Amino acid sequence: MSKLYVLGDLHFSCMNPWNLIIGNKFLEWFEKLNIDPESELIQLGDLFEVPVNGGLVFDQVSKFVSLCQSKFKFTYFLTGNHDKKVYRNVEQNALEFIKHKPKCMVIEKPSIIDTQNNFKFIALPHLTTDGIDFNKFLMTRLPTKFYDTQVDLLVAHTDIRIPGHPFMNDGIELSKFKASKYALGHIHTRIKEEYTGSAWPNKINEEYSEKPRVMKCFERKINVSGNIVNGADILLPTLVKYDDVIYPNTPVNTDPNIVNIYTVSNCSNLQIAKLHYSDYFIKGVVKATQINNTNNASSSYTFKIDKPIDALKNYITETGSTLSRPLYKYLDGLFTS
Ligand SMILES: [Mn+2]
Repeated sequence: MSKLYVLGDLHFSCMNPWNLIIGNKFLEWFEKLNIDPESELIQLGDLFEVPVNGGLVFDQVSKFVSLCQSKFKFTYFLTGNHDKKVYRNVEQNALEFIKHKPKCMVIEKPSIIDTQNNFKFIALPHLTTDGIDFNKFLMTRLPTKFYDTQVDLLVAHTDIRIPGHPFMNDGIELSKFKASKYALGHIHTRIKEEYTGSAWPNKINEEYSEKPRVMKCFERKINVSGNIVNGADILLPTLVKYDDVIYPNTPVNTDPNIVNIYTVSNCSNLQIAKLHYSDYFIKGVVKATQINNTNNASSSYTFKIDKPIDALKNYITETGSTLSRPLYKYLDGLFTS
C-alpha cells in the first residue's frame, strides 16, 4: 500500500538566534522518521523565511532536501510566498536549486500531477498575480480543467475562505474544486482539519493550534478502487515553547528537549534583560506583568491582557468586526516585532 505524505511550512532561518537550533532539532527528528521508502512526499512551501540566507540556513535546507531524496521515492516542493521574492528587481525562487535534483520536483505554477504511485493531485503554489488578488485568481482565472478534473488531493499554499472569519474571509472556496482530500499550508496554526500547520510556531501567537500540527498521510488500499483515505498522520514534535519570566526571577519549567523563548515582564529595557538572562533566549520585554481593569458599573468582571494582539483579538470577538488578513498581519507584526 503506497502512502502520500504532506508536510507544511518549515521556514528555515537565522533571523533570530534560536532559528538555527530549532532547524537542527527538526532535521534530527525528520532523519529518524521511519518511512516506507515507496512513499511520496509533498512539501507545501516556505522552506525558507527570507530570500537571502546565510550559509548555515542554506545548509539546513540542503540537508532537508537530501533527507527527502533518501527517505522518499519522490518529493514535490510547492513554492511558498516566502520562497519567491523580488530581490534587486529580479524575481527569484529560493527553491531554484532543487529543480536539478533527482527524485524532486519544484512546483511554481498551478498544476495537475499524476504521481509515480498513481495519486492525482492539484497543486496551487504561491504565484505572483499582477492586478488581481491571488485567491481571486485561483477562483476565477485557472484553466477550466482545474475546476472540472476529479483528483485525489488538492494541495495549496494559501488561505481557504472561512465566512465571517476576521482575516480569512477572502480565501479560496474548496468547493470550487473536485478533490477527495485537501492538505493546505501557509496558515501556521492548524485552525481547520485541512491544514497541516507549520513545523513549529514561528511566532508567539502561533503557539496555540486548535488541532495538532501533523505530517498528513493519505493512502489507497490495494484492490480497492475509488477515493484515497486518510492514513496515519504523523504528529510533529514540539520544538519550541514561548514563556514568560518576571524580572529578575530565574525561569522555571524549562524543558531541555525543546527551545525555550522568553518574554521578560517587569523590565522595560531589552539590553538589560538580555544581559541578565544571557543563558536564555529572550524575544522581548514588557513593562508591566499585566493590565487589570475592573468595570464596577456592570459587574466585577476583570480582564487580563498580556499582549496587545490579545486586545485586538478581544476587540474583534466582542464587536464582530472583520479585518482583512493583510491588515491583521500588519498589526500583528507591529505588536510582536
Ligand atoms: Mn509560511
